[in-house]
Amino acid sequence: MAFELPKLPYAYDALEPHIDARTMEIHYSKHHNGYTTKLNAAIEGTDLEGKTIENILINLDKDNKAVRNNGGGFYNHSLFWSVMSADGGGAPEGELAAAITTAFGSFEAFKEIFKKAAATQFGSGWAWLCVLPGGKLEVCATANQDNPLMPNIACEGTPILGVDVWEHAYYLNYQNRRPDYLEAFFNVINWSEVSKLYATNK
Ligand code: MN3
Repeated sequence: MAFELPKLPYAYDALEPHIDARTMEIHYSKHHNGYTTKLNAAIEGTDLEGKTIENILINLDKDNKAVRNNGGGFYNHSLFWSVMSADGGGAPEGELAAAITTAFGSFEAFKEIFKKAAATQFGSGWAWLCVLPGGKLEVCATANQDNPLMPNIACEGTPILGVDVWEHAYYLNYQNRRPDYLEAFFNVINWSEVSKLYATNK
C-alpha cells in the first residue's frame, strides 16, 4: 500500500500571521505532496513496499538517495504539520515541561538553544527536539531531509518537535530573516501534541 499525503489538520490560513497561507499551500500541496509521490515511486516493487515509514528510516541505506530524501521529506513534514496549531504557542506543561527544565535549565533556555540550532543550520535542513529512551531530551539539527531516526546521523532519539528551515518554509514572508520565522514558529507550536509524542516515545 502506497503512502498517502496526510490531511492537513487545519486550513492554509490557520497559522497566520506567523506562517502565511500562500507558504502553507505551496509547502503542503507542492513540496510535501512531491516527497510523497517520489517516495512511493522509489519503493514501488522493492522490499521496502508495505513497511512503515519509521521502519524504513530506522533501517535506511543512506546511499539510497531517493528513499533518504523523499522518505525523510514525507516523515518530516507529517510531523511538522502535527506540531503546529492555530491556538498553539505558550509553553509546555506537565512532564514535558519538567523534562525540558531538567535538560536545558528552563523553557526560555530551551527556546534559545532550539532557535540557535535552527538558525545556524547551514543551508537547508531541520532542527529537532528529540526524546531518548528514559525520557532525556536533546536538541540537534540535520541537513536536507535527514532525520534523527536515520542511522549514523549525529542526532539521536525520536523527534517530537521539528522545524523546517528550508527557504521554501519561510522565504515568501520572511525572505532571509530566518530568526524572525523561528520566533514566529514558537507562537504556533502545539505543545499538547508535543507532550503526547513525548509520553508515547520516552
Ligand atoms: Mn519543507
